[in-house]
Amino acid sequence: MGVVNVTPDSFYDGGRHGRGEGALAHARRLIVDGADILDIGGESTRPGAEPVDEAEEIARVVPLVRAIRAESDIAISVDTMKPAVARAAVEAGAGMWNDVTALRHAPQSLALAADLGCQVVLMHMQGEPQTMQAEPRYDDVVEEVAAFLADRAAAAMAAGVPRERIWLDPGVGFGKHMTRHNLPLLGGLERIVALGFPVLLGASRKSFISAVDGGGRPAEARLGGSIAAALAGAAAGVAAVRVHDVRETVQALRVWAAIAAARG
Ligand code: HH2
Repeated sequence: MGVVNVTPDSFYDGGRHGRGEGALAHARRLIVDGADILDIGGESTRPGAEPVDEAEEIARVVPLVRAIRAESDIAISVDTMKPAVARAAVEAGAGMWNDVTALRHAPQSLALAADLGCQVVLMHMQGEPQTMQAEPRYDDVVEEVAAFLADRAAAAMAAGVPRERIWLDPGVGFGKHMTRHNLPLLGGLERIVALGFPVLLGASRKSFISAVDGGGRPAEARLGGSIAAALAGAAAGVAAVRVHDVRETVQALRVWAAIAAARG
């Protein structure tokens, strides 16, 4: 899954690709590079990011979804917590709603996800984006994330979302201490995969990579760690990795898979 942010303030690619032609050119590039899904986001979830109003988020996301759909049948995901944005994006051609709040942001989210008939990604987050990194706490991060995701999947199914449309995501970096929580979670992905849903992993260029690599590495200098995390995800059986660097990640996954196949 390749990330296409149409935001001025995302932690890595904010403002990098612009909105109109620039964002479309980036989407085209990710398709050529081997993405199977494009994840389009119009609001940053990084701690301290400015909230975006619904109309503005729709204006950022929908024209791009429509433009991609007009020229490609690639799977399109919309990264939003707002039901109105998800609805508009699905009407424009998206087939997946990626919600970092696991359909908890609005009371109508669960029912809408069932109505839209799209895939849904339910992600774990402790707290709210604005404050989630202040003081995250867990007794057993893997078990708590697994229990939360099982509970949200049950809520989605009770609301009418068929089991086969549900994906789960452990939410690396969302209300997790850089190393004390993110690393055990990445080491315990099999437990999340064992819940029986496809798992999406988003570790690309996140700050835990810098913490492991001596600190002070900006997002631009975290590609190697991002690929290491993607390979750890693949080894644990995740179904997709959400990444900024599609070409490099596809190459790493292909080589890793080829070596695994050669081992027999
Ligand atoms: N991470 C980000 C955003 N959306 N969605 C899922 N399902 N999983 C993730 O790990 C995830 C996500 C953060 O990355 P990015 O979109 O690059 O940054 P920002 O939120 O600043 O736009």
